[in-house]
Amino acid sequence: EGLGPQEYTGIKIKILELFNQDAKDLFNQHSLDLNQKNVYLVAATLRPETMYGQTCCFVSPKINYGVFDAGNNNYYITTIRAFKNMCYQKLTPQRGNYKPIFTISGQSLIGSKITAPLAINKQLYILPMETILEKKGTGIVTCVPTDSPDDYINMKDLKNKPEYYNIKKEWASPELIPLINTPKYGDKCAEYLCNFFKIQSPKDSVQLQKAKELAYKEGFFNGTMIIGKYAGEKVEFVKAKVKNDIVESGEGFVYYE
Ligand code: A2H
Repeated sequence: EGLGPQEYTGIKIKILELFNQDAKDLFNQHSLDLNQKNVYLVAATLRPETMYGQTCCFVSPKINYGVFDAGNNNYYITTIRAFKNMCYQKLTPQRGNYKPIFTISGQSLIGSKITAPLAINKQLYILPMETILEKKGTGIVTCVPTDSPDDYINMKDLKNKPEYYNIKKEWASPELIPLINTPKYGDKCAEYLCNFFKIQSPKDSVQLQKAKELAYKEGFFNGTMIIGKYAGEKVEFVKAKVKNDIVESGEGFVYYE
């Protein structure tokens, strides 16, 4: 990690329908009707150009998230720490105000139906990721299993052990859509590298770190988009364009930490 501030793209992932009864009760108590108000999970990403391939959104079952008024009938779910950061970057209604309307456990958000900007798969689910760090980004990670080794291996684990995670297998079974072709690792770079390093579980952090570095370098410097508006162009040049598209459409914003 560098010395300067890290730039993230915050991706607004809309909640369509809650699954868990505790979550439904909490939303009701606070008059947060999903038919009338836009409630978004905000995922922090370094790879906006991969958003076409989102297959779910991960929360940590161990984190308590804040639900915040973001103005204009919009509500954000993030860690309190992240919303505090945003409030000093003119991304929220009031500087210095980062008090949540209420807090909600990641656990009770699991199974909710969502829709994510640019995603080819239209209806996705919120799923658990135990390795999410509370002190990084928004504490919410959008899942792109073709290009992120962490996402690939977590998704695979969820699919293999739905009973253990207390989820429905179908939630973790969306189609994998190739987005980026790389000369070295093909068009599902994360799968290739997880196999190459024999990564078995989301907890294989040493091997995952190696896979992530290679995936990032190869994808960024040698990758070519094979989907979306910029198909045929080099990832190196597409990244900023997709980021700007997301910001201009209001489906996300840039923030620093
Ligand atoms: B990235 P950095 Cl396709 N805990 O987005 C764990 N991981 C987190 C996180 C948290 N609290 N917040 C964000 N992240 C993930 C896409 C992606 C990402 C791809 C490939 C690699 C990749 C889709 N997931 O990250 O430590 C988010 O996943 C490789 C590291 O600040 C975010 O970008 O560098 C990245 O890690 C931020 O990690």
